[in-house]
Amino acid sequence: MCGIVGAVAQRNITPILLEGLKRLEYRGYDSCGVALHVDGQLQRSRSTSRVTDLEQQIEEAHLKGFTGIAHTRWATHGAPASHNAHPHFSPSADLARIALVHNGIIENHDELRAELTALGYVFQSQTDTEVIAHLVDDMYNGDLFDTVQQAVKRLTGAYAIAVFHREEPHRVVAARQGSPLIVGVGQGENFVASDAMALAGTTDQIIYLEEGDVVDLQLGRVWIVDSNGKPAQRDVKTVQAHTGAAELGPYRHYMQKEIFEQPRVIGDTLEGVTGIMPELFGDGAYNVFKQIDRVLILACGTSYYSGLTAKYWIESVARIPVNVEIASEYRYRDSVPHPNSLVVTISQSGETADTLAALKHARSLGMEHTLTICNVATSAMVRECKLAYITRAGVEVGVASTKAFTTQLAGLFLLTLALAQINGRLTDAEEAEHLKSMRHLPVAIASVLALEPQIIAWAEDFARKENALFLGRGMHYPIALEGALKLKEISYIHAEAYPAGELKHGPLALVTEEMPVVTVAPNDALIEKLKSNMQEVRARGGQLYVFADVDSRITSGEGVHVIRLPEHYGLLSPILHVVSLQLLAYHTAVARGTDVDKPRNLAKSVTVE
Ligand code: HGA
Repeated sequence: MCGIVGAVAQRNITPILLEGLKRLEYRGYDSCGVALHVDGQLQRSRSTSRVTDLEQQIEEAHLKGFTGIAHTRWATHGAPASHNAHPHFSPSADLARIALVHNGIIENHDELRAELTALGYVFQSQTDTEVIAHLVDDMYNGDLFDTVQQAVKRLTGAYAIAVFHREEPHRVVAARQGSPLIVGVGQGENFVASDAMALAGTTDQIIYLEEGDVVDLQLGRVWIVDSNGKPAQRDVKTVQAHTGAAELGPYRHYMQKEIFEQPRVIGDTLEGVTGIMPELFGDGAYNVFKQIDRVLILACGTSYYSGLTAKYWIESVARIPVNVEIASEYRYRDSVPHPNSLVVTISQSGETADTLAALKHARSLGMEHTLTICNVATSAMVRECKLAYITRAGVEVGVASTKAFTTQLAGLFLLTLALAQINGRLTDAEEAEHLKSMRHLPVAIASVLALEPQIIAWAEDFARKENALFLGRGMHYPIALEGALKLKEISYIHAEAYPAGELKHGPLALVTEEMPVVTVAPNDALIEKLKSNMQEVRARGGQLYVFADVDSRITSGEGVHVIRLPEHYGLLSPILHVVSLQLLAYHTAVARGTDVDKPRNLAKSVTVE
């Protein structure tokens, strides 16, 4: 999603701004831009292509400056076109006094647009962002910091903004409400960014701004006020942000690399887990787990499916009722709160706007026991929750999540066992057995990865299809959902997933000889039921593509294609089966020639509502 980088320095900052944008590129964007203070004027360069294209434009124009802001945009309001790309100028491109970048959504933009148009402002874009630029220009009182504090009071919605003024050449003012923003403190120079990663290599001294903060960045000064305009002391933390997106190595795409990293990152995530204990989730977890009698999981997209899988685990192993809610629905739903709930948020980035808002909503309803399963230790989600389990998937570059999902599942399985233990439902022998299975996961995943050549052969067939059905039962139903989502996201094939028993209640009408039906068929208690559902498909001519495992007793034949996973993995089987579906989606997308790591219309780290 959108990225912001800004700087005030005594050296040319274009390399810092461009490097920052490159570090944020993997999140997905549709246009990018830079604005600089150059010899008393504001200069800008924007592109609907890649950051490298922007870099070339800047080089050709010999653009250099000591103060500036930069942005990668993922359009929410207005098409991904260069006139909508940030930075936005006010009052106009020719008379630019204000340059501004924004992440988020301004909900009262229509009202403000009408007001500013009546004042004579002529809008150059369809974005909600441009209203902020004109608002700041209109309200400007000679002091940008003071003006921004007043201007943000007029905004409804979510924003992280960075802005500078032609008449104040050594100053950038930034503010946040509902979208992440950090300050990088340098020596005689200061920076702002939407993520500490953007400043890796420039400074590791990071301040995490809080909701409602407005910050004044000058050469030797960082001054922050809170939402009430009171001076705010914020800690400066030393953050070892990753120094950039990982190397691709021998892989064709980051997604492929990340699929193949799963044995290692699952091992990393479980490293140091020598026994099951509540403290794996943070200090005080024992007391929290003792007080709760139900679990509420809040998440979006792929993380939602890891939550659905956890429901099967927690209810059957720990015997605690679990409700899994799509965060964007929950935050606006009139739900019945249970104060004794453990509220579990799941998010790769820890900045997912919907999940953060759902967490705040749950808290506002009196649910104070909060835990997050998250891949970024410094994220807002980790800061906002009492307890946390940090997965160690490393930087995930591919927009379609793979290793973040399986490491979330590993964390959620540990949570299941910890809750079972507290509930008196985990004997020492069972604990030892589960730990042994978890430690074997890296080897077991590697044996699924070895099936890649067979999956590639299937992908050739899939690449010619426009629709697919995915079936699973029990805890593999969420895995079927995740498999369908992966295929949709990167190959653009329309895919739906159903619990196999639901087929006859509707979706069977879709089954013809043209319909591939992917079936997740582990050898578990539901295998015989699943085989009946498969017969229902075959009887209508549907083509079955079955991921079975040892002893499933499903054999290839007319219209039935079988790939057999080498082991049956009991409760942890979803973690293995999803890997085969990730590979199927990946190779189908490759065969269709799509932009696998940056699928159309999608972005990583969904920081807008
Ligand atoms: N609403 C703004 C910014 C969008 C955004 O933050 N995306 O991640 C726009 O559409 O330009």
